[in-house]
Amino acid sequence: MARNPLPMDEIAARLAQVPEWQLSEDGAAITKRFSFRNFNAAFGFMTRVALLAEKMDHHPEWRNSYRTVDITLSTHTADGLTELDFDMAERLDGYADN
Ligand code: H2B
Repeated sequence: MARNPLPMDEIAARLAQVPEWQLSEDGAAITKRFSFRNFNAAFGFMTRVALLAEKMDHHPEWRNSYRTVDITLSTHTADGLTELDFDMAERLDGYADN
C-alpha cells in the first residue's frame, strides 16, 4: 500500500528515478531545493504543489525564500518514505520544468 514504509533497496531504486532529490541522514525523508527566476514563479509553483497535495492527501514540508523553495517529503503516518513521497517528487520535478 502507498503508506507502507519502503525497504532500503526500494528507496535506492526510486531515488535513482529522481536523482536531484537527496536522502536525509536518517533515511526517513527526501529533500530538494527548487530555484526559480523570481518570486512570482516560485509562488506559482507552490500554488500548484498545494493543489496537488490536497488531491493526493499528502503534504510537503517546505520553506520559501524569495525565488527558492526547499521541499522535504516524508510520510508522517509511516514514519518514513513511501511510494507517495516518490510519486510526489516526480510530479514536482515535472511542475518545475515548465
Ligand atoms: N502528508 C504527509 N506528508 N504525511 C502524512 O502522513 C500525511 C500527510 N497524512 N497528509 C495525511 C495528510 C493524514 O493526516 C490524513 C488524515 O490522511
